Amino acid sequence: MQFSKKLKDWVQECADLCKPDKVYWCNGSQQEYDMLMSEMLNDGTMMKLNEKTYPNCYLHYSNPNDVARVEHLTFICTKDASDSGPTNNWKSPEEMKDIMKPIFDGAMKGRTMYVIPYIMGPADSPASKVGVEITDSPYVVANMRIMTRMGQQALDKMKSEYDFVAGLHSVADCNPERRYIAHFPEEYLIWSVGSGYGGNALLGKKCFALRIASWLAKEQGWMAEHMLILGLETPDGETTYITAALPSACGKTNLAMMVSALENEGYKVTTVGDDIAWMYIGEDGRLYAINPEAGFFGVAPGTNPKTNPNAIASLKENSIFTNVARTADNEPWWEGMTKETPSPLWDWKGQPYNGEGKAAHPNSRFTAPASQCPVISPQWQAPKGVPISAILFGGRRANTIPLVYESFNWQHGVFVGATMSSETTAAATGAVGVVRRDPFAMLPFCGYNMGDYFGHWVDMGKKLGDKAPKIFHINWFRTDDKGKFLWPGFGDNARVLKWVYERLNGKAGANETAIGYVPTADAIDTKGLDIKKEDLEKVLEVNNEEWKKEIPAQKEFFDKFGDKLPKEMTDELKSFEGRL
Ligand code: GTP
Ligand code: SPV
Ligand code: MN
Repeated sequence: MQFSKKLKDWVQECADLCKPDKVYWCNGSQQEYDMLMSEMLNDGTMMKLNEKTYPNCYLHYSNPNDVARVEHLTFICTKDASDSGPTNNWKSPEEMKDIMKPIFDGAMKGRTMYVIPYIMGPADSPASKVGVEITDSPYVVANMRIMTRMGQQALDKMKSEYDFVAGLHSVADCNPERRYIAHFPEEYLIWSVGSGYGGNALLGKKCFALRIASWLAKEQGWMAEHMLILGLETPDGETTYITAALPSACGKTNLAMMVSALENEGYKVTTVGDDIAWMYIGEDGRLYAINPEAGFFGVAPGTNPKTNPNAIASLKENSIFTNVARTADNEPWWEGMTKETPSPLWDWKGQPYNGEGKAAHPNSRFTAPASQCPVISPQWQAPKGVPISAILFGGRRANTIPLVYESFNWQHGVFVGATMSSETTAAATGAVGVVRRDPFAMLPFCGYNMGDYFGHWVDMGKKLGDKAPKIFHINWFRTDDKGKFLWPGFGDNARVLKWVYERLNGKAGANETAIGYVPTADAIDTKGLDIKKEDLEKVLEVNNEEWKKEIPAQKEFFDKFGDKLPKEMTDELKSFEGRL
C-alpha cells in the first residue's frame, strides 16, 4: 500500500537521522502504558502518587528551563514568507531544516524512538484526522495516550485516509539555545526539538490540531480553533451548544465544565471539549464542532473543589501531573487548591518548600482522560459533532471590556475576534500580565497569514448566511480600583450563558452601545448572588473614552497585514470609530 510505504520510509528516515538504539511502535494498550510507567519510575522521570487517593496517577517534573510554550522559538516555515505572515516567526523550510538537522543528528543515541500513530477526533468521525508522532520521550507517549486516540485504531483509520500529519520530536539535550518548534504546513510536517513540555512536545495538540489544521481548514473550507465546546442545558430540556475562544490560561477548561450557579433554574453545562474545536458546515447548513482531543491538559493552579469540582473529579485517577507540588501523603498540590498550604510540602523542583515563591509552577498542569469528567456530554464523541448556536470570544482584561456583549452581526463579530486583546499568562514563556493583541485567541496558533485567516472567517460567515452562530464577547477579569475582580466568575458565569441563550431566542434586554449589545443591569440573573449594584454596573460599563484608547493599538495591529487585511475589517474599524 502506498500509504504505509510513506510511513515506513519516513520512520526509517527519522531513525537514520536520530540514531536511536531501538524503534518501538506504540499500540496504545494499558499493558504498554504500565510498562512505560514502570520504566519511568525506575529512571526517575515519574513519581508514583498516593495509590489510595490518586489511583494510577503520576507526577513528572520537567526541566526547570522547560515549563511552557516558547512562542519566540515557534516557526511557520512556508516557501513564501507572506504565507506565514507578520504574526508568525518565519524561516524557509530549507533554512529551518539546516538549523535543526544537526540537533536531531544522533539525538536519540542510547534512547528508544517511539512511533505513535494517533487520531485527532472520534475514530468514526469523518472530521477526524490521523497523525504520527515520533518521539524519544516516554513522558510524551504517556500523555499522548490520554490526549488522543492512539495506537492500532489510528493505523486502522489510516488505511482509509489519503495522508497523515507527521511529527518528529526529540527532547535532545533540552537546551533552550537548541530548541525549535517548526511547522512545514506545505508538507503536513512538524519538527520539534529541545523541549519535552506540553504544547511544544505533544505534537497532536497545538502543532497539529491548531497550526497545521488551521492551514488545512483554510484550504478545505472548515475551521480549526482554540475553543472550548460546551452544551448548555436549558429549562425546556433542550441543549444549546456554544464554543468559546479564550487565550491560554484565561478560563476555557473552567467554563467548559462549570457547575452552574443556576442549576436549580434548569441551566446546566456539559463538556464537549476544553481547548480545541474543529468546525465544519454540516449538511443542514449549520456549523458543527468536534473536539479533536480525548483528554484535558489543564492548568492546575486555581483548580479546587469550589472553582472547578468537575476538573477535580476528572483528575482523581489515571492522570499525570506536571510541575505541581507534592505533600507528605504523596498527593499533588498547587496554589489555590486548599486555603492552607500543607506542610511539609515539596515544590515543583522536588525541593522542600519553605514558603518562598510558588510551590507549584504557575503553568503546572494535569493530564486527565475526558471520559472521567462527570459532566462530559453524551455527544462528546458524536461522529458528526454538535451544532453550534453561539461563539464567544474573550480575554483577560482588567479594564475597558464589559462582562459580556453581543456583536451586531457576523462581520462585526469577526472584527471583535480580530481585535481581541488579553493579558499574557504563564502558559507561554515571557512577561506575564502584559496586554497584547490576541485575535481569536489564535495569535500563537494560526498556521498561516493571519490576514488570510480573518478573510477565511468572513467567508465562512457568507457561506453560513442566516444559519451562522451569533458572536459574543466575554471578560471575567475586570477589576475595581483596588485590583479585585468585580465579577465572581466560575459557576456564576452561568448567569452570562443564560443571557447569551436568551439573546439567541430574542428574549433578554440589552442596550445598543458603540461596541455592541450590552446587557441592561436587570437582564443578568443575579438571583442568589451577592454582588453590589455598583459593581454590577461597573462590570457592564462601556466607557467610550476608554475604548477610544484601544483604537491606535487596533490600527497598528491591522497595519501589519498590508493588503492581506480584508476590506471588511478596515470597514468595521472605520464604523467603530464613527460610533465612538
Ligand atoms: P489553556 O489550557 O492554557 O488553554 O487555558 P484555559 O483557557 O483552559 O484556562 P483555565 O480554565 O485553565 O483557567 C486558567 C486560570 O484562570 C485558572 O487559574 C483558573 O482558576 C482561572 N479562571 C478560570 N475561570 C475564571 C473566572 O471565571 N474568574 C476568575 N477570576 N478566574 C478564572
Ligand atoms: C495553551 O497554552 O493554550 C495550552 C497548553 O492549552 S499547551 O498544550 O502547552 O499549549
Ligand atoms: Mn490552550
